[in-house]
Amino acid sequence: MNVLPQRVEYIREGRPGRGPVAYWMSRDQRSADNWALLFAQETAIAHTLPLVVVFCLSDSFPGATLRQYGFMLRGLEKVSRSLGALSIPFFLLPGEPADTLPAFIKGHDISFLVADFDPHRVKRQWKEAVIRRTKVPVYEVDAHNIVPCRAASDKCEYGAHTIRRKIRRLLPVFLDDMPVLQRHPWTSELKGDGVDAKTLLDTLRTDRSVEEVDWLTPGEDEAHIVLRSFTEEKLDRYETDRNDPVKDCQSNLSPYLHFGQISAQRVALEVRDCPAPIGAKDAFLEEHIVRRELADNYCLHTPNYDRFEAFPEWAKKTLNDHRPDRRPYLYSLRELENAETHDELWNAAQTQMAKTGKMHGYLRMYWAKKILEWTASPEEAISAAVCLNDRYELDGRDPNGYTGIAWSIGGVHDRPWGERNVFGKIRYMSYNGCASKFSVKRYIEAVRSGTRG
Ligand code: FAD
Ligand code: FO1
Repeated sequence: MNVLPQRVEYIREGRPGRGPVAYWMSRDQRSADNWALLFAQETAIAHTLPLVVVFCLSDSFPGATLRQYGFMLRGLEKVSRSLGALSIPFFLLPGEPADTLPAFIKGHDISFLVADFDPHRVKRQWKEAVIRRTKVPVYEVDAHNIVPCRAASDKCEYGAHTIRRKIRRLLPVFLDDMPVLQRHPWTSELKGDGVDAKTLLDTLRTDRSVEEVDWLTPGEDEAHIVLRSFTEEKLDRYETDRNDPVKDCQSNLSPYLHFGQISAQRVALEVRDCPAPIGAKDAFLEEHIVRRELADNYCLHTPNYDRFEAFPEWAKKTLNDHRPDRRPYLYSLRELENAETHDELWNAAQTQMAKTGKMHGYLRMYWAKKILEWTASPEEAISAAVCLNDRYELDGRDPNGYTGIAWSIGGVHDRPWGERNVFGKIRYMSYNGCASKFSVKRYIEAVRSGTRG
């Protein structure tokens, strides 16, 4: 077995069918470096069975618009082709998984179902609904994290400093190279569906008011090109420049990581083995491994991860104490969405997200914290931040986002700071604080001129 047993959860015993093994692709939408797909292939080979991949296309994924469906479906079109070339038929089932997948499993007498790990609330509901309606054995494989989320920790971690030592201890076990997906030796008469992204997008019932972006091309190959250009041209400046939105030193990998079009493990291996300075590599791997896996840990162990109730006790108390505080400004969701506040920096960050689908990481903290300051309650702030983040960010609808918002507004994974109006002891960020770190004027100009901020 190439797939470490610690990556695999045996979700439900059952009665195997006599047909192919099916990998229900969802979070990890790629053919290479995909532990769930590799495990499905190993299971199929061990039982001399064909292998198929199935993707359920829901047109109502919360917060998703034409922008994100475009990025996803154009990536899936390429995945279906690369799988077909390996005698692994790809099936795309339009509709809700509970309505389509059980019939597919029954119709093809699927022997084993392999799903990928995802702590997103909607994805857990999908999985539960499908498992209730089938009888086959079901496995879940964490193909998204380097140290599998369930192996890293069995509880909600207090912060980066607590999960970091657990991840560091386990990295030598998990951060290893990944086997290559083979041409599948056992085939059947099943041919699979060709994915025509354009036709699917033309007919998809989704919010078409948020347009696709063209500065980033979706797909596995393009993700590797972006990774290569990051390690060669930006990584050496990452430690010093990553928080300067004018220097544009981030990797731009998050949309690819969100849709699973590239393996986080592959990114970590390439960064670890490239010739950049060790300080820069460590700074990137801290975000890419520790912060990202901390977000999955938070969402896995905190079902209400996007609600006030999930905040730490100290944070809830201080925010409650300051509910009566007069807000210096109050903006509606519409005014925030249209970047119609008094703050030119915040407006530029909102505009960058709305126009390009990717706000600079440093400004996401400032952006969310100002929403706490300018709305009537923390609950309204969370709702507005999640709504806008999921609607416009290419990498939205992701544990990283819910955790980033919970950190900014609710002090999750943070500590109490000096008490002040509205925020209480939640860490505060100010315009002047930003201006002391980078040229606000140049950032605003870069966003206005449409260059990547
Ligand atoms: P890089 O700096 O190149 O980082 C590389 C990778 O490391 C990222 O792709 C991401 O996977 C991981 N990473 C970096 N910073 C963080 C972080 N703070 N938390 C978790 N993982 C991190 N990230 C999303 O993927 N989707 C979101 O919707 C999202 N919303 C956010 C909202 C707020 C309010 C905050 C404070 C942060 C949010 N983040 C989100 C985290 C972070 O800002 C983005 O992951 C990062 O800016 C993505 O750009 P990049 O890949 O170019 O970053
Ligand atoms: N996953 C699916 O299995 N089917 C979908 O139709 C689907 C749509 C979708 C749209 C936008 C988006 O950001 C994510 C979407 N996902 C879908 C889920 C995605 O694959 C990720 O698993 C989660 O968003 C991350 O936890």
